[in-house]
Amino acid sequence: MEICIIWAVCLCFLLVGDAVLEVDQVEASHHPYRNLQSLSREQPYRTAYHFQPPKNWMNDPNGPMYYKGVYHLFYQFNPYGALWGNISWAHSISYDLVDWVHLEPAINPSDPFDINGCWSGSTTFLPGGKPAILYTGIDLKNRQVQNLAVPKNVSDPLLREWVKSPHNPLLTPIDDIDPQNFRDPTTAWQGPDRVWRVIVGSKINGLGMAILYRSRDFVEWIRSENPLHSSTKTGMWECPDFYPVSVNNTNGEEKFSKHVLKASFHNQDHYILGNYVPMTDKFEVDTDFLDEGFDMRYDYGNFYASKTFYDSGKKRRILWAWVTESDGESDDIEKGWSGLQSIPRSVLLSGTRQQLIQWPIKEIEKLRTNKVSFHDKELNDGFIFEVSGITASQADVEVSFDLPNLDEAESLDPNWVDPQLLCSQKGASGRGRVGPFGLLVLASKDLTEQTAVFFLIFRRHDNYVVLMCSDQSRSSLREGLGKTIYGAFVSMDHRERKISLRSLIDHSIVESFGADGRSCITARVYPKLAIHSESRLYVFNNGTLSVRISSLNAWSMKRAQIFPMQKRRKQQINYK
Ligand code: DQQ
Repeated sequence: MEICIIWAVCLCFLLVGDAVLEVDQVEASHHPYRNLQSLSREQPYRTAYHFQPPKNWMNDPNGPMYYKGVYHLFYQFNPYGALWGNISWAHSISYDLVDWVHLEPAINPSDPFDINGCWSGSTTFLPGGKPAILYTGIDLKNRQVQNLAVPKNVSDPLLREWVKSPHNPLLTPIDDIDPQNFRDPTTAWQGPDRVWRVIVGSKINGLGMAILYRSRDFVEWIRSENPLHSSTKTGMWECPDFYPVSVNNTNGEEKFSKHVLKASFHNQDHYILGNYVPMTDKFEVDTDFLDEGFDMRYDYGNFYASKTFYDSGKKRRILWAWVTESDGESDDIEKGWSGLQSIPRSVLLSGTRQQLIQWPIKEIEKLRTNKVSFHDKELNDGFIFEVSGITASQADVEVSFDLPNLDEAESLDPNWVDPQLLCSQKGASGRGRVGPFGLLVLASKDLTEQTAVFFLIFRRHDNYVVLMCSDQSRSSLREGLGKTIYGAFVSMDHRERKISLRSLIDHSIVESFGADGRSCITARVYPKLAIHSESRLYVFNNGTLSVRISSLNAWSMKRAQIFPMQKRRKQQINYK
């Protein structure tokens, strides 16, 4: 019966794509899917609705894009093992960013300009809508160079075959550029003069920077005298990203838009906002990276090397990131895999125009099933109750809390400026006035294992300060795992009297969105007891002031469908 259902789904999938997919050449196979199902029983940490390849190592998302009705995700992949190495561009496609078909890698190391690895990069649509990949190749001499690849057949919506340019390498590390610190080209953009611009991450004389290049034909690139931006405080910038954003979904084509510059460093993705003048390529920043009091990050947990793309179909900007394992290398070898992609998030500028707002894409809600709801429930001091009736290891939880009178909140010591440290010092089980209150996820029945996602609220002058924490310190009875406690401040107006929390729980990942996506924290956890049906979900309040749940909605999440694809009939792709 189960097999029949799987085949029916496969068939529907292919029929839906029939009009565009040249179905005579591609065919889904149910065999590896069945293997994955049984794998998940043996492997409690494999996720059900986060993107993962069938096995092996994965890191950065590369050049996601929407082309002829199909979403493409490329990613850094080791075809031969569960640790980083042999890096190629793996390729998967989807119609909804939820269910995926794994294709053959788009680019493999093969030529003198990339023989030692095909590292991160981006896609750009050239005039006429033809996609192009710019990526970093590690050449024969182990230098980082920038290369171009284009589809062999642009009328194939799946873009299965890519051809490397005969002009490669297009950009080489000459003059003052360090050959080991020159990588990850962004999506290129055209100025009003029709000249292309692209930035590449680098570090020169200790300054992290985005080197700017210009080109008329996308092949010959000239380095601009000045970088787009640089910083003394960051070190090397990996995977820069630069894009317009606005309060509504219009790709910045709106009066009140800004530009986002993101750089990956210190294992975190930091961003700044500013005004970009395309004619002069001046980027005037509102605040700079790591400016005091302005440490703006997409996510204050485990979230790195992210990349956005503009979804022209739904007119929105979507963000993906690599979420690393926090177990050991030997665990990854034993599991046979390492690395997840975050749930794709839509990105908007906040109404205040001072930060970004992120929210899981709507499509993910199609996996919701088995809803459980509560309304108007008072959480008194020390109160904890279980949300039963859902699969707590694979769930989507949204809760909205009514706040008490904040005049009585603990006042914030002016020295408490580091949210992560504050979360570690306060903890979920410590007592406070307003909070800690929130969720205990992936918890065992006896609560010896629990990941606490919670808020603590302090008073400062006439305002208040909201702290959001994700405490992994008790997430597993196993030793030797990374159990860092994460923390972030949440920007709120003093008139607000409600705060929301959404957590996407998926076996070994918890992605949490505070105050409708103003602050986000992603964590990886590996519980020993709280797995599968032994996993539980609780709501708690350890503050002396009572907090009210105005509404709580929780759903079990269905498993996303993953289809490997045969290249030709009866010839199965061999995942080594
Ligand atoms: N990962 C890639 C690099 C990039 C780094 C190599 C970031 O291109 O700088 O796999 O995680």
